Amino acid sequence: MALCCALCLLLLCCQALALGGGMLYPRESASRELKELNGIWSFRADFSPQRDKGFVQQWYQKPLRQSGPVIDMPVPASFNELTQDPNLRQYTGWVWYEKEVLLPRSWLLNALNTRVVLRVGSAHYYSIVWVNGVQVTEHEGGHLPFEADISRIVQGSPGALCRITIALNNTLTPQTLPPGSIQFMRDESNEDDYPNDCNCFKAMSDGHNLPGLVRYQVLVTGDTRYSLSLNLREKEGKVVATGAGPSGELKVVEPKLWWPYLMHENPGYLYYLEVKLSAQVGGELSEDVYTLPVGIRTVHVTSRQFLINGKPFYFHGVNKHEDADIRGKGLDWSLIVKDFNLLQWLGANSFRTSHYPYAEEIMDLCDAYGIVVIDECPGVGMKDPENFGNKSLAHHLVVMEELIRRDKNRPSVVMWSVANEPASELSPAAYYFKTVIAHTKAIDPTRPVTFVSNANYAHDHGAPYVDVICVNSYFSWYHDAGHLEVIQLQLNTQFENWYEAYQKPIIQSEYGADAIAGLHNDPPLMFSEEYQKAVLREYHSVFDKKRKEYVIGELIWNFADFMTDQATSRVLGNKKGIFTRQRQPKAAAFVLRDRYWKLANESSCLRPTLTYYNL
Ligand code: GCB
Repeated sequence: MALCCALCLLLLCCQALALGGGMLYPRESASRELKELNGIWSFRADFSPQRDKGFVQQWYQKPLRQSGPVIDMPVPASFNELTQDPNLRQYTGWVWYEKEVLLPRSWLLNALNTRVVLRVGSAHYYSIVWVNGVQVTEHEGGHLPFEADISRIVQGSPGALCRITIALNNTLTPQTLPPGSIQFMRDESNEDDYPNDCNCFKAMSDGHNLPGLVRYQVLVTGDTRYSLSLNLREKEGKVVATGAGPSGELKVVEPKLWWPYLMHENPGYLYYLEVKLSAQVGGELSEDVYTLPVGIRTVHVTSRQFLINGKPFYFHGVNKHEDADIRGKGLDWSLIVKDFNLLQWLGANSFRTSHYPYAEEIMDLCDAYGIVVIDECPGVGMKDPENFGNKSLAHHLVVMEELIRRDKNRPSVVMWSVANEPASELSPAAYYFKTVIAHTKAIDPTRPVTFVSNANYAHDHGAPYVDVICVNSYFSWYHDAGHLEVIQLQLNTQFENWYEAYQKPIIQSEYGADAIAGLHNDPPLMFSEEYQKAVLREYHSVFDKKRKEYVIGELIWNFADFMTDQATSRVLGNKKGIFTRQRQPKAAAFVLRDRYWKLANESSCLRPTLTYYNL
């Protein structure tokens, strides 16, 4: 069950010279300027019965305030979380955002061959974008960036004021990713029922290369008469390898490898690949510079191990959500830094981006701190046969392309997850996952691919195609509620069944129990902090046996409590966090912290670092 009806926008305006057309994260350089558009936007939800008033009246043609009342809405944030209006919290349909932006005069002079690109970091779910009343792009799918070259519009306008209007629809259908449906609560009979590119760089060193060999490919749109030069710099700026031309190999002598947190005394080592493009434009030399952080590392999967730089890696980490009080989903630097501090405190070396791609700013810190990521697309809630049809499949392939285009250069990303808990025992799932996984591997042959299953091992039609088996189970919670004594037996059987059937390494990708912070009961009863601790301990005793064989990781559900749709099993959201939604530890956090540091101690030689953090 994922958070739904959430919206988040991260907007950036990026000016670049000749190089462009791709989806590179906007970074400032000598040739690129950036204007962040975050802050207060004007907002209106279209409450008309068909949600079509905005289109009929063409709200994008003039300032939004002129077609009716507007309210202030922060970006990035989830509009559902912020007002006292219950109708807005439940709202499904088109909402309208608008911001008027003043652009610097130099951006408007097209004599300088300046490109002005409008980029949306994430907008959930379907967006149509206008600039000064002219439609510039539309995009399907949340969480992933899209952009539009708006040079001609802003450079042709008389003033420097640029009005950006975005109509956004959060409606989910059986063919969207995630899929969804709208239920109209009109049943009077049942009293128990309540409302309820320049695709740009690839710089990686895969297992078939010697570490230290960075293969790159730069795609340039526009004129073909240009020259490209590349410098690979180490942290302090010293050039360690150079290249020229749109593709090639950079050889780094004695490379400093990218290592996960707690696996090396200097985790997350990044080089900086500086790409310089020069071209003659209108008789003048034009230059564009872009610098991409890159890491050098390898990833390999065997039938029992997950190897990073040739060494066995054990995932001891968490599942997260982009969620917090007040803001809901949406980039929040204080929250991000707090979460990374908590991950480090916990001794967590990894997380899964359950159940959608996370903000690029979060991924940047994973690269820099050495936090290993299983990068998941929004394939969550695929429970009905109609979620496996051709339309869904075609869209799923596009989403994987967009995700890989965005995150392919990140050393922290070691595996793609194409879905969470789909109904993979349905027969159409076989062709569906075979196709999605083959497509993912064709675009990125350097990383393993998985999806997260809670299906019966014997009937899982997707499992034959994955590299690593990821299994979720909630013994003594959703099954045999309250019976802690079943956990060891059932978990042991779970692992043995899956391994025997597929001979692939296994990650326990979710396990856990809800606990209301401050609720105590001994002996442990469900929803108490003691029960959550007890569930964890029972699971851990089986992990400890099986990690000597083929279990390669354990990811707790969940890092922190998070908001959900209303349901009888939810108490103001999901309470399986080991931290509260306000990021305070429950008793289980200390159990996990003890364990993760012990695991890190066992597998590394990093005693000095560990002493600092030890309990
Ligand atoms: C699951 C889902 C996750 C839910 C969790 C729960 O299996 O993958 O999205 O939040 O269970 O707590 O119900």
